[in-house]
Amino acid sequence: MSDRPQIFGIPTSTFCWTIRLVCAEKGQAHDFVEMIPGGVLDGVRHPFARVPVLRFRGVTVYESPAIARFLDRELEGPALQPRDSLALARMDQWISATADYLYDSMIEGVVSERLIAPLDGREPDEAVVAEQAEIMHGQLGVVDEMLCAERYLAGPDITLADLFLAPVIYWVDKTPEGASALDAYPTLRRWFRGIAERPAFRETTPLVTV
Ligand SMILES: N[C@@H](CCC(=O)N[C@@H](CS)C(=O)NCC(=O)O)C(=O)O
Repeated sequence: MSDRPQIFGIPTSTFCWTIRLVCAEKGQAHDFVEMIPGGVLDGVRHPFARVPVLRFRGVTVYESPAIARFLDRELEGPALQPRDSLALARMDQWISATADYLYDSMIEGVVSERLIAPLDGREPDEAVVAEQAEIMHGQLGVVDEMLCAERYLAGPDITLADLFLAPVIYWVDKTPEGASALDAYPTLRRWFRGIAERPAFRETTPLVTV
């Protein structure tokens, strides 16, 4: 049995990337095992047909916020969750908002239509792009405002919240709508540049081009 965290998933998934980032920020090696959503590999499966799934020390855990918190507590390395109650609430707030709202407009909406549809031999649905880009713009404005007050989403230190949002921003920046929206928010751009320059981010950036 491997003593390193094994992350089962797909390289383009922002949720999988977040879990890889957690390991890398803690300075711990992990194994990434490619498994499509709904797949079963080496006895590992996600009961709701999603990825990622973590296998570590003989147990499996699914749902990326649960995996991220578990690994942060179990692995040696810098803490990625604040001790202060309000900062912890802010971290959870941004994880939730990223997974429930920002992911929907940016990844399911803009990225899916602009970058994934052509790979599937499909024209982007311009109405969906326009609608989701407008929602995205408003959401990025909220993030930018937050980052004008604090260095990171939950305060002065990097936390899991930043590791959930940064992969979403990476992909949306690759679309014309995302890039121009980000250009309108210099503080958010600066935050993203700072995360993108961290060794953990560079080491885990997916080797896929879309
Ligand atoms: N709530 C899940 C969401 C994971 C998720 O949606 N993963 C995507 C890949 S980024 C997936 O498995 N999609 C397959 C599908 O929607 O059928 C988590 O936080 O782990």
